[in-house]
Amino acid sequence: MTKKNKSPEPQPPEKLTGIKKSAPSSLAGGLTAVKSSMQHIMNESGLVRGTKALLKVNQMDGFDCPGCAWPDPDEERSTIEFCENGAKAVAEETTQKQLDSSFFKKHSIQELSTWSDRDIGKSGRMTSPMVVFPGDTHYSPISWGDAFSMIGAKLNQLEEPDQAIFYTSGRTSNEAAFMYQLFVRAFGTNNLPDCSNMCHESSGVALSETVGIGKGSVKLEDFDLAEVIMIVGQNPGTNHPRMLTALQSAKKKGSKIVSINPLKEAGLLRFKHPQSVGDVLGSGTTLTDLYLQVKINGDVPLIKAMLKLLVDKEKKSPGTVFDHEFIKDSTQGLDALLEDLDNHELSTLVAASGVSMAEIQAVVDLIADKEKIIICWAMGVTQHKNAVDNIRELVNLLLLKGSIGKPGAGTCPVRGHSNVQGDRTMGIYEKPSTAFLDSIERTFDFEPPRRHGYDTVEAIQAMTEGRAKVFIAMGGNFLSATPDTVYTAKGLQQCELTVQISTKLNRSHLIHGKTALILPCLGRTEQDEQNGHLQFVTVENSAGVVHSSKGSLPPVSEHLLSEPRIVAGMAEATLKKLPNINWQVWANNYDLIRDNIESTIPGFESYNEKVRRPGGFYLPNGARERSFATITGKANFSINRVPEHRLAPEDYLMMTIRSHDQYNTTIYGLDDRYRGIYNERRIVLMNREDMDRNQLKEGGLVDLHSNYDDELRVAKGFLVQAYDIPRQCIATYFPEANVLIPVRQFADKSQTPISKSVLVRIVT
Ligand SMILES: Nc1nc2c(c(=O)[nH]1)N[C@H]1C(S)=C(S)[C@@H](COP(=O)(O)OP(=O)(O)OC[C@H]3O[C@@H](n4cnc5c(=O)[nH]c(N)nc54)[C@H](O)[C@@H]3O)O[C@H]1N2
Ligand SMILES: Nc1nc2c(c(=O)[nH]1)N[C@H]1C(S)=C(S)[C@@H](COP(=O)(O)OP(=O)(O)OC[C@H]3O[C@@H](n4cnc5c(=O)[nH]c(N)nc54)[C@H](O)[C@@H]3O)O[C@H]1N2
Ligand SMILES: [Mo]
Repeated sequence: MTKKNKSPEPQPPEKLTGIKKSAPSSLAGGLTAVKSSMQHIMNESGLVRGTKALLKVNQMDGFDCPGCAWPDPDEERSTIEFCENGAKAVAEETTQKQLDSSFFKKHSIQELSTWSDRDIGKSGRMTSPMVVFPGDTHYSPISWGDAFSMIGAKLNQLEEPDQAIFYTSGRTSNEAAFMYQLFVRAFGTNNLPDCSNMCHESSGVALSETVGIGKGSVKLEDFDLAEVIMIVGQNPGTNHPRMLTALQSAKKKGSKIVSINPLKEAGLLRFKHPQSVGDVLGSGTTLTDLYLQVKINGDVPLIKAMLKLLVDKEKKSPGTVFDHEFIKDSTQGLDALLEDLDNHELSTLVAASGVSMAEIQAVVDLIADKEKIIICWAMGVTQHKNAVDNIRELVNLLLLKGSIGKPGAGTCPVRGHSNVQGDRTMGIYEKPSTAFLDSIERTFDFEPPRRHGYDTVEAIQAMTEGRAKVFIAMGGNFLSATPDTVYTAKGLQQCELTVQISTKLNRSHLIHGKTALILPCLGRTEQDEQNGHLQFVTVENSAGVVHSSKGSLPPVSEHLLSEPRIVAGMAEATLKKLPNINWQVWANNYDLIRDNIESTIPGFESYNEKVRRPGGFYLPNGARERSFATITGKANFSINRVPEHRLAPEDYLMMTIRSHDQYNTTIYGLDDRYRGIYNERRIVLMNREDMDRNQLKEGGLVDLHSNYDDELRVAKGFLVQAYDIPRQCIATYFPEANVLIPVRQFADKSQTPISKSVLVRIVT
């Protein structure tokens, strides 16, 4: 092999593909969605393999859709329980293209890094373990045995276990996640960062403080019972399309929907169910009744204004707005909240929200006499400096109305990755509770480490500063998903060993440690046969339902191992024997892993039996029962500051969002159909008046600069696109703009990077 000359590119190429436009859509679903799903399936998986897979998505005896964590109906399911974007996720995994060693022989790592993210992802499924040694320019094949020995040897050479980092993305099954965290803790560290750190961590922190459980409280059936559903900072038409079915059904039963979002997202406006003939022929269902186009990060002032107006109404007709009985019996802190609200000027709050007084008043009039309110939220709320406050403020509203712990009401943080919630339940967490560690100690008879580990931003810093030397990733695309791409790249490249357990090739394989391994694993859709028996795995959805997932397609290659088998291989090669754990025996029969989960984690009694029931079972959820496991033993009102953004005329707040054709860092295509943007991802959505003010033309080429901590960060080559977005707010796509997000700017308490409010300047 030749010597390295150029280093690989950490960012997607700055090349433009050429923007094509249409008017943004005001309707989601319909036949176009069906057409789009089928196109992706035909191109990647082929008709037979693709259809076979699709008919098993989210069925009782099928596999859990790798798309999102939206819950499935408990009782009746239709034969089609997937959406357009679920179909794209399935197509991506079931592709017939395979990456064998000849591919890696042909293309150097440096060359691959100049490809677009889409082309890297579309190259096919990984089929056998690959390695790069120091100085190599290409990946070459390695046997599974040698790969595991290398990992074991390197981990055991470290001065201390905390020099290794073990990341998890949220697609990993409960079984693999439980084994993985056990291996990591037996090795001696809690360095278990995960994608949740960048996602709903803020929800976990805020909900634990206020209602005593870091998960949502509503079930799918609650949507049909709700009087009002508020959807804050979420784009379900693209990211949780099956949620639109629940919203449509709720609307038909009389619910009202309030959307709070800087953008008028098509999926929140109107929906045609693609599988309903009546819908497809008709005009569909209007979803949102009141749409508040809040400024980026204007949610706290907005909700505070609503709270103030509700207080006024309650004062005028006492007992008609607040749920006094619930407040008295089950909450704490109302007086302090009321006092704080008095200190805020209504007009200042309204101005900071960017929404008109009349629109806010309309929402207040709608909810004042309602008791059953659900609030849904996602990344528009969780990825700001004050993200935890954002969520606590939403909880204040629910608590005043007694809208939690009863049918048709409650909290609904809509999770992203299909098992991100389950992975946390299994102990993928850098700050495990004492109770959890005690339970590990009791069950497995070893002392797990007690000191907290690194979360995602701490892990990046530890690698870059040389405190961490081995990085292992159970799925995901750490380089492209994290902030500060160039800084993160440096950290990964300084590691002595990086290991990626993956289904598909991504940029994290190309920006690697001195020695690097890719370990290819089975995907959700594939049959998982161990020791002659077909296995199933289990996952937990956004509503806390644990259920089975069983792949049905033959694996793309005979060399793939399952995630539990890969953990077993790493553990066996690394750890001296632990008397109570036989890793390979567990990997032979997943029932044994589940028996051990049952012995360790509350709520999993009779796991193997209950998870075999159609639809699975609900985990216990205190908030749902109005039993609030907080420090005070009650649900807590909270006082939240209004964030201040003193924007100079040339400053903008930038949110980095998902297009319709991507799954996080996996780029399915170059279109963002609902927003009317085609064939280009390097775009910046701007208010027309801001463009005029800056003499920027539609399609004009600009660079984006951010300046934090005395460091200039530059993202080059974006096309300006006029869009209906509040003044001084702009939007770009993730991951192209991640290079602008500083690693040291994150949410207070949850340390989630500020991906939705980055201060930037537009430079021509
Ligand atoms: N097809 C598809 N499905 C997915 C994913 C995917 O990439 N593709 N990703 C999965 C994952 S991991 C996750 S976490 C979820 C993400 O699901 P979402 O949270 O829906 O994803 P984002 O594109 O980040 O959208 C954020 C939304 O918040 C709005 N927003 C931004 N800033 C603010 C703000 O300050 N206030 C308010 N009120 N709104 C704001 C944006 O306009 C946008 O509509 O989706 C999951 N499902
Ligand atoms: N700027 C900005 N940054 C963000 C966000 C944002 O909104 N803006 N969102 C953040 C959020 S919410 C999240 S969740 C993170 C996502 O961060 P990650 O979860 O790390 O990223 P993904 O892009 O979902 O990971 C995709 C890769 O996972 C691998 N994969 C897919 N299926 C499987 C499987 O079954 N097993 C294994 N082992 N591997 C598999 C494939 O190799 C694929 O390339 O990104 C975060 N980063
Ligand atoms: Mo996420």
